Amino acid sequence: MTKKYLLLCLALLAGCAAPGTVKQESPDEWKPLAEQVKREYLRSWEGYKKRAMGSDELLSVSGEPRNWYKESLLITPIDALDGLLIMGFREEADSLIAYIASHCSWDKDFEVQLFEVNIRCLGGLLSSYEMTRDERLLGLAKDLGDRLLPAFNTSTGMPYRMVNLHTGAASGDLSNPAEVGTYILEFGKLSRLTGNPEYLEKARRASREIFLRKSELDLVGESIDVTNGQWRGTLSSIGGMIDSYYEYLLKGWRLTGEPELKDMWDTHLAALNRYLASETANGFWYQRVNMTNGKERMPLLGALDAFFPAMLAMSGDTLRARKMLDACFSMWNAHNLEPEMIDFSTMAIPHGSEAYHLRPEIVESCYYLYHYTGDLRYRRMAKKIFEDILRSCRTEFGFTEVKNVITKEQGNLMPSYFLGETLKYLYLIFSPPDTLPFDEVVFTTEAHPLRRQ
Ligand code: DMJ
Repeated sequence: MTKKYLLLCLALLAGCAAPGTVKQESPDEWKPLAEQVKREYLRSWEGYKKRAMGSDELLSVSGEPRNWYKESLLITPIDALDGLLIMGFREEADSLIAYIASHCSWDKDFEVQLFEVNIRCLGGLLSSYEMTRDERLLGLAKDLGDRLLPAFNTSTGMPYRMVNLHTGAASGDLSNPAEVGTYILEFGKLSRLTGNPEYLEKARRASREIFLRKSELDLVGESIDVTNGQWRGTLSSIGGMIDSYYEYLLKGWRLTGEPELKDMWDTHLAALNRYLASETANGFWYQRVNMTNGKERMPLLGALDAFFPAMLAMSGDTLRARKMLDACFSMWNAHNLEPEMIDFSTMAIPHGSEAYHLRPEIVESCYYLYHYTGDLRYRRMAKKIFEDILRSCRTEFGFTEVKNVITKEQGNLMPSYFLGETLKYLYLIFSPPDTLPFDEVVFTTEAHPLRRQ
């Protein structure tokens, strides 16, 4: 056999590696995709700037601005800022920081949703501050944190859902574990940066209060009254309304090193694997069950559930992580976009769950799995997802939600998390690992990387 022939055979073998095998990557193979994501990020950001600058979000088909409340909180600019920095658009980021510094005021006399403002605005300001050390960003973060604190003044320590940023008046007794327990990262970082322990104490207490009310099976429900600590909804899942409560126990431990948080995560994970984990012909996922008896199973898989493979991988269970991400990917591939929910026993979409909201969770898990396993399968998954988004969601001004994944009828909104999370994770998975050193940071639930302490 000639040397040339041998080399050719080796090259062919490398190209035919079975899916799931870890193969040597050529450094340039994925670069064009990373560059393409970057171009799309800039194009979407410029679309927002041109048609909606100063507002919270872009209506991305009609090209109009949209605010969440009676005045803008600059949600998209703040959510998108660290993405501009990570992708190397330094000049653009600098002028955006100047814009935010001169236009952003948290002195707003209306109620805002604590959870959303925390993850999108406080998280965005803190990660951008750590990347730039621009004191104006930390000043804004501290002011916002102080205005959110009154929401935690309840007899249980679990926060109200809404708080008036001017008066501190809070309302919204009926909340859920995610909206009660998704503060440890942002508030913990704010405590570290300001030297004031109060933020972290309030956040830790809120998560602890949920944990104290877990059922005998170590499960939590989806709705709770924060004034008396009574459960109002007992459906237990890993999905919306509970998801980031779990996420912040594991990630909170990674950020702060507090062992209590890891113990809480481990307790819940064992229960989830015992009562919710399901393996059927369609694959492996976590069903919904009643928190008190582990029964009354509902075979639903949600788009939001797709963050969980990332959590499994981070806690060392790559076997379940791989299997679950396969299930989420088959949900995606059923219509080449992901509906909000499917019945995983029949693959039918329940009425009202037909939309794809440009959600990031599935690419987030691809990114984590690629990091933890080095398996190129996850880059290929992300490539397929990106191509599908380009085909069905791209608009003149950016990207839009799709109302129905079967008909592909477009909606008219680019949620801020599409820049904050979806495109950021796509960029990172196609980029060399040193673009952002994964093990030195913890990503918030809104994909804002905070330095580990
Ligand atoms: C984001 O705002 C956050 O990731 C949140 O935790 C739930 N999901 C949305 C995007 O899907």
